[in-house]
Amino acid sequence: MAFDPNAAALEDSGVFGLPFDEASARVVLVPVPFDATTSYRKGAAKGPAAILDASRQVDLFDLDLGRIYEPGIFLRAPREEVLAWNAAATAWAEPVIAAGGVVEGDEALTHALAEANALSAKLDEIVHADVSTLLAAGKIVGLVGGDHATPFGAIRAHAERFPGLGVLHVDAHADLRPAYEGFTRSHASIMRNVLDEVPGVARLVQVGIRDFSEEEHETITGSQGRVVTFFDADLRRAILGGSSWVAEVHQVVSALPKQVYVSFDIDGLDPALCPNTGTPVPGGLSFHEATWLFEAIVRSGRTIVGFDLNEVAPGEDDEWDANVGARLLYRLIGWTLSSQGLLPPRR
Ligand SMILES: [Mn+2]
Repeated sequence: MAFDPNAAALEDSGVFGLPFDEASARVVLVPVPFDATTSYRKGAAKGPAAILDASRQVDLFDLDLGRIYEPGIFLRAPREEVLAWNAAATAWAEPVIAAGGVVEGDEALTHALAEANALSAKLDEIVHADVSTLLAAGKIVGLVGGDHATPFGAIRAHAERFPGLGVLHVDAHADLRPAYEGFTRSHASIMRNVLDEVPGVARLVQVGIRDFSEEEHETITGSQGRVVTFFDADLRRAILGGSSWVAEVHQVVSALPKQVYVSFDIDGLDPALCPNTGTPVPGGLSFHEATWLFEAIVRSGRTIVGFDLNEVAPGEDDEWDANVGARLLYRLIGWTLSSQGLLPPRR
């Protein structure tokens, strides 16, 4: 049956109900169903499958961008080894999390932590290799997590290809901990690891941040401008005092270099939009505030070179989080394509 963008998606169709294969798609989505070090509430590993399901309900025509799907979007199947590593690392991590990350003097726990960390390092390597290969083939790459540890290799691959890169980090959390519960590749450490290990990232610009430690705050203030954080409380105070989201986002975008990678933790949004995510925090962005952020990057003449969407966790019998995630992903893809001149301007 021929593809009809106005009709309901066929059951065995690809992401967003589209007919593309990897060769014919300009945008390749890499799923990383891994959440081994998530301590509070698991489920992000189920994100890619839930987003795939929910994506078939997304209407393909966009008021601002038109036919976002036309350059082609393809979601890969998850790697078997990633599924196996997630199961193994989750089992190793469990007793460590139960001990609050205190493993000193306990041989079994020390071993378990080392095994979990080793599997996380392997994950970073395979993601880096996959994304590097796709970028070299001229693809636009989006990673679909998984928890917020999963995109490290993707950010590294983009920074190697686009040195001087800016990372726009939307999140409730600063993710700047040197390690969390002993896990060196934790979802709570990803941006610290980026700062320490990815020199090609010139600047980290954070939006929506409202949950962080004093040590993380010192990392920001001591970063000599490499980290620019727009705390959620400051943004809201400015808007309550008469400023607007448009004016505030102008400041955010002005802090970014010309080439931008977007790392989007769904918990950066209002938790009403992601009630089942691992660590929800009150406050945060509305859906339209988030998409305006993407649009403002593009309207400023900057280029979105790649992105990830992480921490989308479906609830039991509740596809709401994935529904929001799929729609956010579609618009993130759209603005990325638009910034690269791959969608004709509509208005
Ligand atoms: Mn995060």
